[in-house]
Amino acid sequence: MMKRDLLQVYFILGSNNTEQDPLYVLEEALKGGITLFQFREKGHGALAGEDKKQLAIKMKKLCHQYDVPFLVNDDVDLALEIEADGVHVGQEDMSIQEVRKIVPSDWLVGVSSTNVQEAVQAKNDGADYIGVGPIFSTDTKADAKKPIGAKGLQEIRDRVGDLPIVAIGGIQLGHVIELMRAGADGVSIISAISLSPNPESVAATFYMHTNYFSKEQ
Ligand code: 3NM
Repeated sequence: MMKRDLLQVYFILGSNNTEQDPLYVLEEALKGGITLFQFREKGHGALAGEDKKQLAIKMKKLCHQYDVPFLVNDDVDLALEIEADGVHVGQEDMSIQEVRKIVPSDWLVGVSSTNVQEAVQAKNDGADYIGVGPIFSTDTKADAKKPIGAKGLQEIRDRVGDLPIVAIGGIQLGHVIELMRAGADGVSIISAISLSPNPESVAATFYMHTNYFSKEQ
C-alpha cells in the first residue's frame, strides 16, 4: 500500500489556475512542503500538445528537485511519455484496470470518487488512493458535482477501510482539522494555494495543520 503521508498536502495545478508563472507557484508550494503534486491542464485556456508537454517536463523536474512525486491528471499517454510517477483519473477517464495494464507497476494510480459506490468500486479495482469530493463548493472545476461535505467523506471512510483518501474541492486552511477527523489522510488543493499571493506560506500552513493532526493520533 502507498505511504498515506504522501497525501497530506496534495497540490494540483494547471497553467490556468494562476495569474502568475505556474512554475513560480509550483516552486513556492514545494518550498512550503507540499507532499504530492498533480499536473492538471484542463478547462478554459488550457495548454495542449507540445506546450503542455514542455510545461509538464519542467514541473516534473522541479518536483523531483524537492523529492515530491509528480502525477498527471487524466492524460496517461503524456504521463508515460514524460515518465511521471503516476496518474490520477476521473470517473469519465480510462478505468483503473486499463491504466494498470499500461503503466509501470510502481506508479501511483488515483481515482476521483464522489459517493460510496464509486469509492468501493475504486478500492476493488485496486486504486492506490481516492480523491473524495467535492467536499465544498468550488469555482475551480466548472463541472464539479454537488458538495458532499465532511459527512459525505465520513460515510465513504466508513465503507472503504484503510484505503488512502484525500479530500478535494473548495478546501481552505480552516477546514483541515474537520476533514482529517472525518477520515481524510490529507487535503488536495488548487486555488487556496494557486491564487494566494504567498503560496509558500499557505502550503507550509496546510502542512503544519495536517501534520499536527496526524501526530495527534
Ligand atoms: N476535482 P479548489 S473538485 C480538480 O470533486 C477538482 O473531484 C474535484 O480546486 C472533484 O481547491 C476540484 O480550488 C477542484 O476548490 C479543486
